[in-house]
Amino acid sequence: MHQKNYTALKDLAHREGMALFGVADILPIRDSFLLPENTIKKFPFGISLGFRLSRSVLDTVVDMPNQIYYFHYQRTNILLDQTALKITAWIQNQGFDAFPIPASQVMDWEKQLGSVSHREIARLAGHGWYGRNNLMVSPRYGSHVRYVSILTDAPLTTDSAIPGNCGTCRQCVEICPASAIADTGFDREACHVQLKEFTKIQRIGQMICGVCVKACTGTAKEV
Ligand code: B12
Repeated sequence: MHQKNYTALKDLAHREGMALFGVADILPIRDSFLLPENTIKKFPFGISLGFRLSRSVLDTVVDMPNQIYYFHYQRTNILLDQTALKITAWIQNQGFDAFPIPASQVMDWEKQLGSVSHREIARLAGHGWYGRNNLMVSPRYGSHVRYVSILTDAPLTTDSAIPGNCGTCRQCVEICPASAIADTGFDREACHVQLKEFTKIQRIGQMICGVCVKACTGTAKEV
């Protein structure tokens, strides 16, 4: 049953255009969720889906976000949210419960927090590691991936975090327009200030950047 559900959901995710599918045991991180207690305790698993961004769209990002990237970012969020709904529908049709977490919803504006960390669920689902750029790095696709998560109680096989790190790669370090990336750590505040500045670019108005996303390519070019 666990493996059968896993395979059916993985097939569904791939049919909907997702590049990455995995299941995380979320018990160790449930305390960090900004959700009602009763909701949190229902769900032992987190399904993590990843959509691979278009390399050619990212190529248009040079040193700041642009309209092309902005639309791609928005449409990717919509696809991620819709796919999370389809996964939710499938799970509920099997008689189990599911709770889709929006791709890009902020719950606590002051602290800039979503209700759950898609990155942490992605990491526990085996999709990659935290890179120097503070993003999830997939060995195959680098940071060219946006994620969404679905909490569930459906019986599922779980994946495990994979070991890995950026090694000697520093592609994102020099290129960051905020100089927020260093070997000593990631400067969230500098990134945040720069992204606020970028919102003043005409007809973007959203805190996006894309420069360190583009820089981190993974190995997909060679395969
Ligand atoms: C609010 C938010 C922002 C805010 C603040 C970010 C922040 N505080 O980190 C702002 C507007 C600044 C922002 C900027 C960006 N964001 Co943003 N953001 C979010 C959002 C909605 C919530 C983040 C959140 O709740 N953080 C709370 C903390 C607790 O979770 P966390 O940030 O994942 O923190 C964990 C990591 O920091 C981790 N960690 C970090 N480094 C290390 C190192 C080690 C060794 C370990 C063990 C752990 C660790 O530990 C924390 C606890 O679990 C998420 C979506 C989501 N719900 O996850 C997207 C999200 C994180 N953003 C994303 C992206 C891509 C961006 C931007 C590139 C913008 C863009 N699209 O162009 C920039 C880049 C910033 C950067 N390089 O870090 C993606 C990341 C995808 C990826 N491949 O990793 C996400 C997951 C959205 C998505 N659906 O894919 N973002």
